[in-house]
Amino acid sequence: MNAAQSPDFDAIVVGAGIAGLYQVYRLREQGMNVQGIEAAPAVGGTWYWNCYPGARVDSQSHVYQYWFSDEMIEEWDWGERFPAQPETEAYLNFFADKFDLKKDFRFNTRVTSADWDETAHVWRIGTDSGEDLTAKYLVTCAGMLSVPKIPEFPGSEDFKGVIVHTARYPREGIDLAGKKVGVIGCGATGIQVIQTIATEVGKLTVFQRTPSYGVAMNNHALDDEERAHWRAEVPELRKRINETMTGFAFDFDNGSWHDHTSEERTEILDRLWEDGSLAMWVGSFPEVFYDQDVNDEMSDYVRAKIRARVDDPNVAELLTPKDVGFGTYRVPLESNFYEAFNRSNVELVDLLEAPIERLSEQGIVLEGGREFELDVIILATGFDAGTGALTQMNIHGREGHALTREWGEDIRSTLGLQVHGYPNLFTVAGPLAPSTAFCNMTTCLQQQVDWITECIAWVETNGKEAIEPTREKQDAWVAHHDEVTQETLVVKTSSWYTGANIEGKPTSRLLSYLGAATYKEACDEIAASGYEGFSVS
Ligand code: NA7
Repeated sequence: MNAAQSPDFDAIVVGAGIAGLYQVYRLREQGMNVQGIEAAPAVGGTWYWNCYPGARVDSQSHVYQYWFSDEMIEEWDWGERFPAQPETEAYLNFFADKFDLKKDFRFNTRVTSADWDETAHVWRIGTDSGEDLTAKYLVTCAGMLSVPKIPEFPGSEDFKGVIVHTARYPREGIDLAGKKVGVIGCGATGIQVIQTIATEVGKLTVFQRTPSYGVAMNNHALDDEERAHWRAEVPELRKRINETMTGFAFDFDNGSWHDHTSEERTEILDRLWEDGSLAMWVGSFPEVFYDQDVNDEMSDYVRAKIRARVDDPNVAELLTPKDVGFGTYRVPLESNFYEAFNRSNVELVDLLEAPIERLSEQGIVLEGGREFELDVIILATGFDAGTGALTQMNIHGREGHALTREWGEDIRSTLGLQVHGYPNLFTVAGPLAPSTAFCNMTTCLQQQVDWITECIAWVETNGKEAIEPTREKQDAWVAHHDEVTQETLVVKTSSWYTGANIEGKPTSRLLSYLGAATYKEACDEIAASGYEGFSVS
């Protein structure tokens, strides 16, 4: 293509999950010629890939949805308070079908390169099907948890059984009945797998390094009455989710921890515990993130809940987090996870005592030589979060900017939405924004897609070619991010929240704790100012 030719598309959107589908819808609604590209054979994103046993949303269905269409809200009946993966995947298919979005996607296609053409002012997108596509705008909606972390255990090739990562679980399932199954990892995913398969398998061996602070999920089927209740709440919910710290309908509504007597605090915590949602964490007291003493007390409260549910005191101790604070890494919701360890067919193995040394033909061998015979190994070992999908995409901006190299050294972004040096690239759920995971995802993803849509409309209306943040604007955002993050207790815990789960990844910048509402204000202010701090050509 030379400078005089039009690009193939106005915009290319990568990913057909919650964000990608909505982004294609919004840009198409604006009259743009949009092409979606999706590595999977179908829509769903996270909810396509994560079809492991027990996969479920930790957000209530009444906030885990699209808000732009009253018709959709009327027509879709959520079945549960916390929907399981098949229901969420079906919801995304319902959205895609209702607005005929699938025809705008190339499925089974992975973006392998993206190069900014400085002469033609377009992105050149290479795919694994050998295509070379051009577009004025590139919007990545490739997921903040889409690149599985697969540990390289020595001897993996020797193992004669089945080994699978949860995010690549076969769609047709695996027959686990009566089998000897090992699960590695006790984060949000491992917990869901373990509690689901414990009753089905012959023998379940759980390999745990760091225990989680599981909060008991209060899930139930919704009936027409409850659905009607939530539908009536929609006008309020639409507003409310954009006013809270984490995009849920609840916030730190209990005031300060220090405003209450000890009895009152216990009452509040008991009430939150009964609610069985993430309100126990991001709807409790703000000090849980900032004040070590408060965090210690809240940690003790949850530790006591865990210990009370596990029969064997030694196992209970292993399952109880000790030197990390409640809420300083992802709090998972669970259903009978702790009770699974009271079953005679479930064994907990403490990898802190002896780590995995290698895989053998039969199973897993720990340092010191203890061997576990297994038919199936399920890796619930997490993801290269926030940056993984983007650093694998081989993105090159103007004048030699290479995202993989730059983010390999230091993760920098403006609002998590644009990166200096990469004109017309928009990164939904990119690092340094609440949408990197510290948010009810549907809230933050829709907010970002809406912002991008308006930004692109503004560039077009003003007859411009390209937009990108200035270096100064980006430096200011990064500095602000660092300031907010360093004040939290989150930096004290090594987890995927800090990037510490991936060897060699810079660990200071990933999730933003600015709060979804404050973040939205910052985004809106920039738009209202005519994109001050952005260079527009
Ligand atoms: P997480 O939260 O990163 O959990 C991964 C777990 O796997 C965690 O317990 C890790 O222990 C463990 N792990 C990772 N690598 C190893 C090795 N090599 N050996 C032993 N154990 C290991 O991922 P999830 O998929 O559970 O959750 C990710 C998000 O998806 C979740 O928060 C939701 O938002 C959806 P470690 O902590 O490193 O000691």
